[in-house]
Formats: sequence, C-alpha cells, structure tokens
Amino acid sequence: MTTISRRHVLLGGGALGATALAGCVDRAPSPGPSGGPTSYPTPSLTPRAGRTTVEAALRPRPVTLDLGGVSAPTWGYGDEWDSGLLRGTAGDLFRVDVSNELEASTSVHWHGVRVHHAADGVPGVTQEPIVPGATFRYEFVAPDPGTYFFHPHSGVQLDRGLHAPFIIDDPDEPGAYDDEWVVVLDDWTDGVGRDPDDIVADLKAEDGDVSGGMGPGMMGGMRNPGMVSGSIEYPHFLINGRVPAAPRTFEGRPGQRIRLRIINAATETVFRIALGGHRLTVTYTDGLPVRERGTDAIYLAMGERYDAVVTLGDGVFPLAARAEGKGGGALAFVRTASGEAPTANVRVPELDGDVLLGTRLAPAESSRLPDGDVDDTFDVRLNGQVDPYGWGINGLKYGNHEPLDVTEGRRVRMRMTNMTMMVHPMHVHGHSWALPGSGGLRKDTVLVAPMETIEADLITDNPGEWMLHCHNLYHAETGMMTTMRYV
Ligand SMILES: [Cu+2]
Repeated sequence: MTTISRRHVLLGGGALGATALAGCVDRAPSPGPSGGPTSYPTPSLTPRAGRTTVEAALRPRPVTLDLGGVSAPTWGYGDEWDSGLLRGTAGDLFRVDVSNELEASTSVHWHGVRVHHAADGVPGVTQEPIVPGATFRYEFVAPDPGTYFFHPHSGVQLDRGLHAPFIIDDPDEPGAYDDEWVVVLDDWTDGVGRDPDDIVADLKAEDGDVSGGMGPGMMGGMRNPGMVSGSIEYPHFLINGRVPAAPRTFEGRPGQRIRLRIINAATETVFRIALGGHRLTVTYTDGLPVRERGTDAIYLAMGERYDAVVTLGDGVFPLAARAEGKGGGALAFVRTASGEAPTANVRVPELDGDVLLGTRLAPAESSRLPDGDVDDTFDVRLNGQVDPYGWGINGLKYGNHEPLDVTEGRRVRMRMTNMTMMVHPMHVHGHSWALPGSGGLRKDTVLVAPMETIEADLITDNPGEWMLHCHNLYHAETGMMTTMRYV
C-alpha cells in the first residue's frame, strides 16, 4: 500500500472480492471480535417531537464538473458543485441511502454532526466500507442546528468532488437576516492536475519518521512562523465550484442583511476570506453560536465553518479567499447594483485588515458547556514534517497508534501540542469540544498553529470509537490520526 495508489489497487482488483477489499482497509486498528468495526449501542431513531424524517439518496459516481471553462473529470454526487446538498431542521431524522457507483469503496462522514457511532461513516471503525455496487443506509437524528458538510472518510476522496453542504436549521432561529448564501471554499487538482491518490501514494512512500520532532522548547526566540497551510500545489482554488476567471455572483439589494454560511471543504488549504467594502459579523462557528464579533476577514482551516452576517452595500463587491501561504486564491462577487464587476485580480484591502482566528471567539451563553472539573487529561502531541513526508500523533502513525481510552460520563481534556512547523486543523468526531483557552468556545475543528498548545474539553456522552485527526487529509492519510475509544 505504500508504493502504489489505493485507487490503482482498487481498480486492479477486478471483481473486488471480499478478500481483496479487506486488504485495502488500512484503517482497522482495533477490530471487534469478528475483525470488523466494534459495534456500540444505537439510540432510538425517531425524530424529536414535532420534527420529521428527511429522506435523501446519494450516488457517488464519476462525473465531469465545469469549474468555469475548466472541465474536470472527477468523482461527485452529481454534476453541480452542491449536488447532494442536504438540509433539514435540528431534531429531524435523516435517512440517507448511499449507492456506490464508483469503482472504489466509499463512505459518508457527516462532518461536525454529533451522530451516533454506527452512522459516523468511518470504514474499519464504525462500518464496513461501501463496496462498489452496494447501498448503505445512514440513519441518524441531527441534534444541533448549524452549518456542516459531508464527505467520504475513505482515503483522500474528499480531494475529488465528493463533498456537499449540510445545513441544519434551528427551529428557534430568530432569523435576523433577509437571505443567506452558502459559500464553499475548495482547492482543486483532480482531473486537471495530479491525481489525489497518486499524490498520497508518493507521500506515503517517503515514510517520514514521526518519533521525534521539534518541541516548543527548541524554537527559541522564533516569532510566529506563520500560517503554512499545506505543501501541495493546487492548480485552482474555488468558491462554489468556480475558478476566479468565471466567478459566481450573489445577487442582492443594498441594505439587505445576508447570512453567509462559509465552509472550507479544501483538502489541504487554509483560506483567509473577506468581502470587499464590508465588515463581517461572525455569529456561529462549527454550527454553534458565538458572541457576535466584527472583523474584516476570517481564517478558515480545512473542515472549519463560520457563519457571518453582512449588511450589503451598493455596488459590486469581491468575496475573496486567499490561499494562505500558497499564492493565488478563490473569488466570487456580490452584486446589488448594475455596473462592471472588478477583474479577477482585484485588490481586497480587508484581507490585510483585522483577520480573525477562530480561537479568538467566545461562545454565546446558549452554547457554553457548563463549568466542571476535568476528570482525565490526554496529551495529543502532533509530530512530523514535510521532508521526508510523514505525520503522527504522540510519535506514532495511524495503524500503530494508541487510542485515547475514555469512559462514559467524564469530562476529558485533550492537550494538543503542535510540535511541527505546519498548521494542523484537528477534528474530533461525534463530539464538540469546549476550549477553555477561548472562554469555553465550542468547536469540532480547531486550528493548532506551529508550536502552539490548545486544550480542548469534551463530555464523554456518545459511546463509540471516534476519529481524532488532522483535517489536512494528506497529513491524516500519512499518519496524523488516532481514535478516542470508550472502554
Ligand atoms: Cu496536519
């Protein structure tokens, strides 16, 4: 598995018998007695009182996407950037049938949604992979409103077109806005540049050591090393599936209050996003409300979501997302008046204004986790480097990892220390962290900067074995994953 790509292994598998597939499941560290995922209790699957059942079907399949004059053969849930978009209300029961029309096994993970274990979509940990031709039914009650997305948890399939927004409305939403705009950021190579499976195969072959790594003490007087977001070159950066030369335009009226639901679905790019001529008022992150805060621009790491409200000015305005540390970026427009749109290289001064890092936010009272003593603390050290490429947690790569073993009903603290020169957006499944260093801010994806330590608490109230990993999926696939396991 280290020298040839997963895709080629799968495509070369011919009839793909069960044995061949089992050999490709490289993420089954602690199999149940049968050799498959351990099963945990499933809660009763009925909608909350007054709520309904949302039925949907997804058909992951080969598609060709039009990125705006750039034609990209890839894998997707349909022909549009948001094909498969799922929407419902908190408390709804979601019933989603996933029929795999790919030549590779797949899965669907509902990123950020606190689902029960069997619906979490991680092959080898919560389910068997969905083999080609098979259909798998996901059923779960989505407890919290917010802005989410979904994607496979199978290799680097996210780096193809396999992701879509997942919007869960709040039945008690005050609705203090006139319209909304879902904004999905992405980095793109599939079908026009290198194949994601070839990239990951080459990186795995480097097999970089993760046992040591620099520690904060070795950094001496080095100042903020910056936002080195990734090491892979992408030919294109997209907003809502379009390159900057063929941008999307949101049409509105001056004075309207618009809720932006911004999702970073990129595989290995941190973006800095701003709307020219406007201040953003951040209202939610990762689905949960924050104390409202104004800013010129926001950093969005892979897997993070921010909701922001803006009052539209009169004119045509660029929504610009700079690919942090990479050069280039993505672009869209907001139009409330006639007139010519700026060119694709328009300067957006707000990008260099006040830029908000998520951990500077504070939670809204309604999303605050009650104070309490920490029962158990785990060190989560992030190790590795770009050359030779390899990433790990606590000195170990996924597969040789040591799960964080927890028991139910405790307050668990993860002390995450980034001992590398690159940023790592850490993501936990099935739970939402409260960050004591940010006044208890709730998040499921937290950017840990080089040499930084972030403490993140959670309540163990959702039994299972849950992924804890970097959402730079090339880091994850080359080792930067572990699990938190209820025992
Ligand atoms: Cu990482």
